[in-house]
Amino acid sequence: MTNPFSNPAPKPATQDGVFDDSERSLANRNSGTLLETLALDVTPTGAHYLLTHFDTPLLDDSTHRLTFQGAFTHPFEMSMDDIRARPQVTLPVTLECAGNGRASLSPRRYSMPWNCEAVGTYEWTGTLLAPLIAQAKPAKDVVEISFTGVDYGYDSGIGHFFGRSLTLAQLEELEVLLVYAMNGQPLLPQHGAPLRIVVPGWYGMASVKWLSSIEALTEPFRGYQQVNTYRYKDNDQDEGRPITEIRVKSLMVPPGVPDWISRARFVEPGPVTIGGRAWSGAGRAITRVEFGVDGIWHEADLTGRSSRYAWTGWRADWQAEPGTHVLQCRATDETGAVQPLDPPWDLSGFGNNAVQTVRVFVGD
Ligand SMILES: Nc1nc2c(c(=O)[nH]1)N[C@H]1C(S)=C(S)[C@@H](COP(=O)(O)O)O[C@H]1N2
Ligand SMILES: [Mo]
Repeated sequence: MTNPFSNPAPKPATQDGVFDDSERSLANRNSGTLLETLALDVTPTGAHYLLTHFDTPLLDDSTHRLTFQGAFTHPFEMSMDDIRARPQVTLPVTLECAGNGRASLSPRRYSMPWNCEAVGTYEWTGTLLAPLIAQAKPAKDVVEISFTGVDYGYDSGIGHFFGRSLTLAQLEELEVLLVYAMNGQPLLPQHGAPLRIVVPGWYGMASVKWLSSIEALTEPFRGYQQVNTYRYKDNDQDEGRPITEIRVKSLMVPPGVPDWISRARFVEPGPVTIGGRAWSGAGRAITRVEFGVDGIWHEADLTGRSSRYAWTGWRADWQAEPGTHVLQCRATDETGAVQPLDPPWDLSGFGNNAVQTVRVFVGD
């Protein structure tokens, strides 16, 4: 058996035309998590994925203010020092972009072409939001609270600040954090400095970065990022269903060594330990991970999670025989939800939690 890496098939011929400029610039601005860091419970600082729609605001910690406004009975304003003086909480939370996995759906929407790398786990430090909302006292007729960042831009001709909302009922269930630090250091600018929220158990779009205002609303929020996108849709006529909790999913650390361009994997024959992380939304525990070799599934061992909202480690032993193999992983959560083999259809490629497939060549 010849090693295809030392005697490779020719690279695809140089082709006419360039990648589409919009897809290229999105891909360059929004980096993915390095899959090799799936070996760790906490993603190293700087290796976590990024998704920013507009430009990264560069804000001054010493002058930044958070306002509680709108239909609050006791509206107020806080400085960053006020926020840091509140009781401090540190919580590892797995964030995943709702568009993660979009690249394997066809036809495709012009958007960030994620393969599978838009997921990561930082230890977020901040303070619980709920007591501050209680202090501001929503008026009797309040139905939702909106969260708005200072980043402004256009989507489909509509100019808007990035903003999202949660209903009062959702806020009661979710342990939303007002976050000013990550992995023991101040938030990096690209992750929302000086202040963001983290909504544990939900896809990433809810975790508004560069947060400047929290508004109590007596009507449902109509912001672009709430109503014009982040909805599961079958087709263009479908009014859609809002995207909320993360779906059950798992990934593996790419085994062996890669080929630079194709990212194909080369593994030495013999015993190999395969591992990775598995997660689900809303604090749901992972109860099972299966490791697939050429379509045959084996039980993997679970190595635990560092918080209710953080991914769970898994590992499996594999006797690598010479040849090419297809490796897969498939997680099940405590509700019995299991990853599908094929991507669930969505018009914008949202919520793709299909099993990951990694092709490896085993040889000397
Ligand atoms: N203000 C603001 N908040 C935002 C976004 C944004 O573009 N602007 N992107 C959202 C999306 S879609 C995701 S997936 C997460 C990504 O967080 P990260 O870049 O810190 O990983 O931030 C969310 N919060
Ligand atoms: Mo996202």
